[in-house]
Amino acid sequence: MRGETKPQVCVVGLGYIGLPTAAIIARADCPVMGIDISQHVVDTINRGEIHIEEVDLDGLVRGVVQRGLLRASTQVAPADVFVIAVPTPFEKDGHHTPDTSYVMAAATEVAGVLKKGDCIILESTSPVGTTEAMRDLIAGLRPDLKMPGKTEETPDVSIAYCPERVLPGKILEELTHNDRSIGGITPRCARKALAFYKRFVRGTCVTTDARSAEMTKLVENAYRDVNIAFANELSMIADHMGLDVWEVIKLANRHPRVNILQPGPGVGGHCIAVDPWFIINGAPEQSPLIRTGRQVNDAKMHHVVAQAEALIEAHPGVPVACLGLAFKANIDDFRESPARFVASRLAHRFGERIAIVEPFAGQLPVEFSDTGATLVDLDHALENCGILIVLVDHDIFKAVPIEERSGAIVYDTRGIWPDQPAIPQTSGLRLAS
Ligand code: SAJ
Repeated sequence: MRGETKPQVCVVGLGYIGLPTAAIIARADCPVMGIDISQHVVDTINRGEIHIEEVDLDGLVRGVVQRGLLRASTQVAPADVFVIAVPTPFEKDGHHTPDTSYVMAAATEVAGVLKKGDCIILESTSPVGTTEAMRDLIAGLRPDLKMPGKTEETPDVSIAYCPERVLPGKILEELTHNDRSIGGITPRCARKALAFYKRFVRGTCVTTDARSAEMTKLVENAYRDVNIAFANELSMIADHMGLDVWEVIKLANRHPRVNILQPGPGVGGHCIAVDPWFIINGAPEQSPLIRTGRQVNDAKMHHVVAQAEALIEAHPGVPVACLGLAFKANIDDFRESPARFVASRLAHRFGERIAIVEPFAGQLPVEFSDTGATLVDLDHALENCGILIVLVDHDIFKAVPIEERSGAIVYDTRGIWPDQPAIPQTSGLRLAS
């Protein structure tokens, strides 16, 4: 619209979601102030640089910082639209209880600068009811403002929940093109938030209520977790029966209504391995399938450790390479990574026999200190290690030709080398997954 005033936006939390979101909003010509508690993150962004690895993000951030559209600060500043994208981890109680304290801390900061007409949007994956709890917190801090759902009159501010759905490695593309659910505390709040997302989202934006939007996000990730659990359970059944799980899945998926996902060393990342617990926590008696899916995926990590240990013990003295630490292919994110879990267990047990290949790591994570395990490059591993344990399906691993690995004993937890000769039966192991 000609002459239209762009809203000033404040994005709280400049992590894997917040920073790309801030940059995309800025690209739509809205001035953005990004907020992070880390001075290092703030300084990095203000130099036009980035602190995370994500396809094309460096160029985008550089461009919007140079154009003066994105600035970072540790202090929340007044704005027209506030987007909260902070972590929602577990409490440290060992019961997978969601910890919404970062959301509430961000909301408290926002409350301090809030004015009539502002819109607050929560993007953090959150238990059902969090957006309303956030509204109640702000209502307590700002009794001068009429809150949505708390007044018969037109409220002074709008509050909505709008989860992200982006896949690491494709964040910028998916932020722009994925459909979005926009859940308002009231329909008016949803309409206000919709108008904002329309500025930079090309996918369809569907409005709903805040609780449904919160649950939708959790359901999406629980759905994927349960489906991966099915594949992982199949892989453990196949190991028991001496079957090649990849072959079975490939054949079954030829059925027009069957689409089994891929087994791996377990499920990692900070979303799929976490979010299902938010549902279980909210309805423990009603969620046995979702709970079991989580347990199966966690059990797969221990299954892989046991299989790898048996293989290594069956070949005394043979050097071992673990390929990959990331939680999935082609990213530098090692959080909640099953590959990292397996590799560190093997490093603690077998010490200097273990070499780790991880092209996205500059050094080994802290739990590898004092184990004797070393970080090596792929060539070194292929030339020196008689046992290769594939834990991540990075493209660089997939590209290793058969000639460079045919002499090795391979435990391929990702099924990236279908042409690899089977492990000799003398090892007593059946490693189909
Ligand atoms: N995995 C398998 N087998 C598969 C697919 C995945 O073992 O067939 C493993 C991966 O190796 C990884 C884990 O699952 O360890 C999760 O990877 P992912 O690619 O399935 O998902 P994330 O965690 O990168 O992103 C998910 C996505 N959610 C869904 O696909 C429903 C993404 O769209 C969400 O935005 C993201 O969670 C999030 O932020 O919640």
